[in-house]
Amino acid sequence: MLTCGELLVKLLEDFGVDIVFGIPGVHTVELYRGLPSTRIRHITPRHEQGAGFMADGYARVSGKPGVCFIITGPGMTNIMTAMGQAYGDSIPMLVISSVNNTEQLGMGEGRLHELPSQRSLTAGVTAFSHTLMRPDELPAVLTRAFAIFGSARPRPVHIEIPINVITASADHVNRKLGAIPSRPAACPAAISRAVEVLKAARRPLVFLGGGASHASAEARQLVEALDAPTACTINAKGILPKGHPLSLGSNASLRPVRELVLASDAVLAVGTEMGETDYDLVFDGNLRINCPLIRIDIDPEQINRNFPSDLAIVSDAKMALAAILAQIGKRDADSRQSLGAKLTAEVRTRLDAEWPATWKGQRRTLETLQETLPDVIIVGDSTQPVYSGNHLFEPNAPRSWFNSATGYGTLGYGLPAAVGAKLAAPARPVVALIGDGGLQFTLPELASAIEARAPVIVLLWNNDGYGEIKRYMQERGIPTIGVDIHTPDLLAIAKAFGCGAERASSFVHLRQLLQGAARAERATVIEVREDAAFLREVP
Ligand SMILES: Cc1ncc(C[n+]2csc(CCOP(=O)(O)OP(=O)(O)O)c2C)c(N)n1
Ligand SMILES: [Mg+2]
Repeated sequence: MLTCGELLVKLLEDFGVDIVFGIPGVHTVELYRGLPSTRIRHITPRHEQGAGFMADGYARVSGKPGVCFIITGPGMTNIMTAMGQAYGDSIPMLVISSVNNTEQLGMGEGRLHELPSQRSLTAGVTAFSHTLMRPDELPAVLTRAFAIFGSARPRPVHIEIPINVITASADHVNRKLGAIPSRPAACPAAISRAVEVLKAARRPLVFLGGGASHASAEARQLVEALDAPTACTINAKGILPKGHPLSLGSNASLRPVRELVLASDAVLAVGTEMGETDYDLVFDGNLRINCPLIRIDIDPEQINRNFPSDLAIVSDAKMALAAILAQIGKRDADSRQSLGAKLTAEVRTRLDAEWPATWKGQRRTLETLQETLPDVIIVGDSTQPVYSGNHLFEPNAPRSWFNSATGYGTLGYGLPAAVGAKLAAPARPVVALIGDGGLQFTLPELASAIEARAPVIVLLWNNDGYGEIKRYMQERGIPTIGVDIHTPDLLAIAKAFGCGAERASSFVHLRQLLQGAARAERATVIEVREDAAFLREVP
């Protein structure tokens, strides 16, 4: 007999799944019976939140959904935070869990792992949640999930399988999977209208979001054709190559960019929700757009949120950009004398003059990282050099700088998400940039990194506490309660987990440590202390 659990892993393999992140329990063991007869690798985290964050990091780097196997009840409540982060940042994630037997659902009998309703728990952080009532539903429900991952706004999907269904026979099931739909292309009339507006504009400006990260070639050609200063969200970093003359960085919350937006006569926003953590980081609500706003988004529900558009084009970003590009032609560069590049350079000069002095050491740290490991993927948590890097850092490629300071904004993301990223791109160096507070949220995932042979580099920014929150309290005259936390010897702990562990004493030393860690076969923790003299000596 082939069980439903065995059929599930076969179908996942058919959909191209190669890794599953999970912690088994008595309710889910049947999901594991068929695993050895597939090519799917199982990675075991130390907490379900770690499974979700790993799946997220894997998805961001590979572009494929991260898949998790999770037990009923506590497993699901544990993974909810990671699902919230993935939901906030539109990351594809498939969470497959067990649930109690069909005849027990909703009965409140106090069964093992029982919740009144798991599905209502996950409803707020998923595209959909489905209870599999019969093995026959499996091909259709999986097709529905992968259709969302492939051709809609990606979001987590939750499928819960009652224990009596996981173990039931699936011998009779028709295994035909539906086709993954093509991605939606833009309506030609809307494209023509966009071309008209953009051609007439003398000072166009472009916003790019994570939804355009698979369209970097088209995005770059279009902003160059338009000669348009371009601001990327944090999840869009790298779409324009480092140092591009039209790149405003990720600074749409800051005054120089806001003033440029006000002086623009057309704004094109592509694959961006125009949300608070990218456009209103200081929470003063001040970004104003006083000209026609064209938005391109795959999600019709999203396309008018935050900033209502004058022209709303529902489309895959790559297809819409290519369609506009085909009609726009190169602008007359001579008559404009590269106005866009000039305006961009002015903004960048103003921004450079405004960066706080404390960022100098952090900037040099990030530059050292990039110079030493040009191919690096930096997976950030919510810590000081991540906040400053969100403004200062320009990665060399898309999908190479992302962090949990955006969107849902949860601590503890950096380490497990870096493990997932490393599994998706084993040949590239992967750095988890994380504070001492954030690291202690998911510290045991160092053991998972060792076990998974995922030699991530943890760059630990240590200031013995919740430094950024302390600063925030001080600025507001609030007593600094709860922020000076006891910080254990994290390097000793890392060694006990089997990791390499060193403290950097200079930038030259940091470079040597990074080179060594990039060659190492096990995970390495490199500590940089916020109070280190070499950081303060940066001119
Ligand atoms: C789950 C969660 N709890 C609390 C917070 C609030 N918070 C944001 S940053 C921060 C401090 C983090 O400390 P650390 O990781 O050491 O970074 P530092 O600010 O010291 O650089 C806290 C507590 C959060 N973002 N997420
Ligand atoms: Mg700290």
